[in-house]
Amino acid sequence: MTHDTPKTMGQQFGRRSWAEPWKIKMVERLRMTTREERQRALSEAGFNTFLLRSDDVYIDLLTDSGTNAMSDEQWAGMMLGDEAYAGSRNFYHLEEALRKYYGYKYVVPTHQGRGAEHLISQVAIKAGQYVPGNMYFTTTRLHQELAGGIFVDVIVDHAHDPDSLHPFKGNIDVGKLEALIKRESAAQIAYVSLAGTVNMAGGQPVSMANVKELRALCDKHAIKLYLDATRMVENAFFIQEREEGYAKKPIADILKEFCGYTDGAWMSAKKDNLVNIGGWLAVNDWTLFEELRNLVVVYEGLHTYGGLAGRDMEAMAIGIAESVEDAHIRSRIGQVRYLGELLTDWGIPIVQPVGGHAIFLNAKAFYPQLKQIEFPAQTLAAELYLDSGIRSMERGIASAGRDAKTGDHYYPKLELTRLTIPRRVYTQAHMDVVAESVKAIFDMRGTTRGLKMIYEPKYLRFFQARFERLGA
Ligand code: P61
Repeated sequence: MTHDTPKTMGQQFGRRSWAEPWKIKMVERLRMTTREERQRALSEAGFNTFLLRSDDVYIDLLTDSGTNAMSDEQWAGMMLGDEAYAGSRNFYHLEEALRKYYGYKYVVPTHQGRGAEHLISQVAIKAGQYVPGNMYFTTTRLHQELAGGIFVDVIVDHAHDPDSLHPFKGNIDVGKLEALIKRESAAQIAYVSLAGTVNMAGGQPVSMANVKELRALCDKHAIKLYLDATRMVENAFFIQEREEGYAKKPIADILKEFCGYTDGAWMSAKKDNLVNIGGWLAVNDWTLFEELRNLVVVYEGLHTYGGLAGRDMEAMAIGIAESVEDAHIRSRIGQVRYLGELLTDWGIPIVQPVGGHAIFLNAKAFYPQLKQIEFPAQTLAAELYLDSGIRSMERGIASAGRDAKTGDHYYPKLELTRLTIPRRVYTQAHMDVVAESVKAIFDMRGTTRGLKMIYEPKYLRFFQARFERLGA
């Protein structure tokens, strides 16, 4: 970036336009720790940021999942919980909000996203069928595999290149999908699994043109198209910003149009929907809904609460309406970009363009001296915590796990450390602290040693794995 390049989104639009459309009414105090305390905490956690106690963390960028700040109206909604076992009025509020903003006909609440993934995978996948998708997500792929499915990545190649500036790096490569259908036959495809935005690719969006094309292809072959809508509101922002014909359309309209091309969706409401817990599954087909509604009572709870309290559903219904406001989403993504622009300015390698929910540090470029099996992204997360008490998340070889058949590690092209920004929680000064800390560890990157995994759980190993420093 040159000296004259506008830095903030506000400057790009001629004014500072991403400032928050809210003010702070209540605060949660944070504990500042010493380097010695952090050293102790990190070694007790086996160099895994998932195993740190949150009391030992200063700025928590582990995830944007369930870490949102709710509004006063959502908190007021929590007092209106109808905790009836069956037919809670809050369920009907949720159903109404989902029909209005996402447009699906039938709704099954679940305790969180993976509860919904479990149900749709069990119902829609027959053992041995393929599930093509735009890059894997850990829990999504695991549920598809547990149901007997075989996940196939059909995302565009740009998604695997951290430096590609393609505006829609989340798109499915329709050619790859067609080739799979041709090779295996349409009957062998359980459904197309489309996520907007794509988490593991760096929060990268899918274009409206792409979903339209997918709809046409799926119709041609009578294949279902299901959406992971977890960060679909953020995806709508990128369509508004980058796709011709959408600049003047409200976010709410873009969201509904996009969902309209799909047969149903699952959701981790802990992200876009601005709550601390919750999820849902929504479909347009009555027969499928009947099956899902039946299965939810086995694993989650009755079909009008799905593992949630009435108050949680009320907060979600209100959060859904708040989440589609243009000013909200502009400031949410504006804050993520502010951090991204500082880091880019300082020459720090990050996934470009900056996505919706996080900055992804390119750990391979950060630590070129480390082999992938020395866990560069896990190392980076550990160094950042040691420097300043900032907690981030590994999204590289540890997260990718092993091939179920061969038992070998997957070696993903992207070896990333995610700085995930919770919604409506941290200030611009916090973002400055984060940028400065990343810069500090970048400046001493040459002397950093990697890690060795010394404990590896069977499922989703990154959550509980333990590491130690190499050559220690
Ligand atoms: C996250 F380290 N995401 O990004 P649940 N789909 C998508 C998600 O991002 C997602 C779920 C489904 C998390 C939490 C998390 O490997 C991990 O409500 C696109 O978390 O069950 C969750 O939704 C699942 C962190 C999940 C992880 C899995 O931080």
